[in-house]
Amino acid sequence: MNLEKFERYPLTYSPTPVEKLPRLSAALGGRVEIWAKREDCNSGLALGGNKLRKLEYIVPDALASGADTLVSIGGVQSNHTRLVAAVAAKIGMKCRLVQESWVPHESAVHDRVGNILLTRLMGADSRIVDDGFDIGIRASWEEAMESVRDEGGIPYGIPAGASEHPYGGLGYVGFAEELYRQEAELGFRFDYLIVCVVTGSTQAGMIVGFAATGRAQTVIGIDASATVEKTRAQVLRIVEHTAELVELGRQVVEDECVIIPDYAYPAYGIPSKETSEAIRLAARTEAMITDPVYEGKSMQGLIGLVKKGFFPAGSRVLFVHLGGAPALNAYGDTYRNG
Ligand code: 5PA
Repeated sequence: MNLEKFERYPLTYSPTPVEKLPRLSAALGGRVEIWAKREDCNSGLALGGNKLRKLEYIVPDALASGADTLVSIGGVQSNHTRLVAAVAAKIGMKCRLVQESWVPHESAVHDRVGNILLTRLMGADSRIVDDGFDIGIRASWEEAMESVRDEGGIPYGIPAGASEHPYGGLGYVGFAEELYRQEAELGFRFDYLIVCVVTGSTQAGMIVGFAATGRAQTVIGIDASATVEKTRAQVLRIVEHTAELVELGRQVVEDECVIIPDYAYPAYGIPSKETSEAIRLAARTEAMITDPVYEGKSMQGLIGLVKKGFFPAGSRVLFVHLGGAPALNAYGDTYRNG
């Protein structure tokens, strides 16, 4: 495998911390040891998160392209667009964002707080449109590219979650190598990893990274899109393409891409009662803050799988925390009583 041939523009602290979660493990019966890898604490840029690892491999291409404006897309409370805005500010480019109405919201402040607040503070030109949730390439994104050109700018496009970008999967290939080194220090290997999946390139990168040592199947994706077949197809496509890019030297088979659809209900961006219970439990046992859109769902998945005996007794399970806490601000009504 050859990841080194790709240029990387550092945006993150590395390695990210790995820590034991003893009170959460005990609260879940103590049969399984739960740990976390804190991708949510991976950078000083705009509160960090998984998107920065992906953007590290995209920035060199953006700089080389001669563009002056990064263009991207997400929901109103997108973490991804927050971090594209952060990167644009950091490298001195302009930023044009399309923020779609991915989540039907009751809250009067959802377009004023959290991610979109930070995005605006960093100077991005953020435009809210009515289109609903979809992880693919969108007409509104192409229109945003066009609008930058019309104004005489040179756009550089980054699709939703950076996932359909040709280099979108590279960021999380290196995650595997980083964890191997941490495991060598700890003196054991994790039996399973839990990771939230929506647009797919986080898990896809990990699958390629771990496939080199036959561990891809231990990466358990918890779907939060509630359109799991689209997400699964996108993960498989990114895996295939990224494996070729880094010269993995073999095809990754479908069985190596594990995605569990059971916890995304009732819809993308809407927490179930169980999602909210999971968010409270992680907060009350470990002060680990998870959000109702992404990490609360993967935390719910972790808890659900422990409860149903999915992990053999004595397993060490690593919850990969990908960030996303700023969106909680848009759910102030839901959590007004804790
Ligand atoms: C996101 C994504 P992937 O999209 O790479 O599958 O990652 C899922 C994910 N956790 C998990 C957090 C905190 C995330 O932000 N967020 C998107 C966004 O627009 O923010 C791409 C959907």
